[in-house]
Amino acid sequence: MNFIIFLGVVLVLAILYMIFRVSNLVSIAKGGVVDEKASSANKINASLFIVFMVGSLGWFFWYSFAFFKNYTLPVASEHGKHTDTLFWITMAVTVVAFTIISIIMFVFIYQYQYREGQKAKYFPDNHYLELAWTIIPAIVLAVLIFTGLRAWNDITAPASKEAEVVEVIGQQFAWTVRYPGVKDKQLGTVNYKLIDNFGNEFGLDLTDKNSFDDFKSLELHLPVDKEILLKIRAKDVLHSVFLPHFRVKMDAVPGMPTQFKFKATKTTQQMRDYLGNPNFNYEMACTEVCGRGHFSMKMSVIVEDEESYERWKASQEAWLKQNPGYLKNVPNALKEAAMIKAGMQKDPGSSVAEVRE
Ligand SMILES: [Cu+2]
Repeated sequence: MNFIIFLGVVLVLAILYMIFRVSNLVSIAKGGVVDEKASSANKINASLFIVFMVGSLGWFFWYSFAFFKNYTLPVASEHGKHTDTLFWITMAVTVVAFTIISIIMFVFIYQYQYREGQKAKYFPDNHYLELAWTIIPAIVLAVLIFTGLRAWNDITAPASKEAEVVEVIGQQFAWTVRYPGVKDKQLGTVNYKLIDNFGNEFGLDLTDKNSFDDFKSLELHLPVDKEILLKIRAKDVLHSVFLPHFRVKMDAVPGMPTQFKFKATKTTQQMRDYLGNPNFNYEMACTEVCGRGHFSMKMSVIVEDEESYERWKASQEAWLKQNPGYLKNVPNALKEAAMIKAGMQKDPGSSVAEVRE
């Protein structure tokens, strides 16, 4: 069906082209000669191209410099400095090429406008010119691509064992964050088939003992100067994790977990002092248009020193403690361990110790 529609469109275009050709030929056959004299409109149009070039290039450079602060955020991550450098090198190369090509195109339009008696020069080819405009862009592009690829490989490489693992889940229209918990420091297994409407928004598999102390957070807390591994997934459509100050940007794809490894270099307080803005907060946004509520996918990000980060983690309640109804999904043999790990019941071992003291 699609092919037939496509064929129809092509045929209609072909017919229109034929009609245009025929009417052109008819007018020539009738003796109506194509305008021989260059009209004054020719010159005006050529001059307008120059006005357009000066105006739009002027505008482009003016807003790029005048609003520089509005679109460049201070960087607060280790790899961010490197990707920023790559970004500005790419920007410099493309802006120089863009400016030169734009000027040449518009000046040529002006220079080679129709003039009576002027004949176009026949210029078959020039090997040096062709070699130059093939080899130079090829080298520049290869350098840009390979340095970018190296940065990419570094970001997506496996994290070290000491890395702080945090799971970020995108859904229409909110982020959910899961921490591995302070007791085992391991994220529990999840299975999308276990996601339900009553509370198991992660699809937490409670037969895995690592899941007992996992906790959910409504803010993204991160330690400073420590490797962080974001494990990213999506529950419905494509989302994209965006932490602009850390130069972190990674798609959240349903059915395909992604990750991003980075190190924050400035705490929230340090950034507040740096910006002179006591109300500043880092934020995580969604940068993939994911539906009507896309704009509202915002989460506060708090970067703190390791000590207060650990204190915050220890103060959080396990998901299982907040959703005790799910204890029934824990295998009987693990129930007691689960309750201890989730902080629902005191560790009998430790209470004995307390009594002894
Ligand atoms: Cu989204």
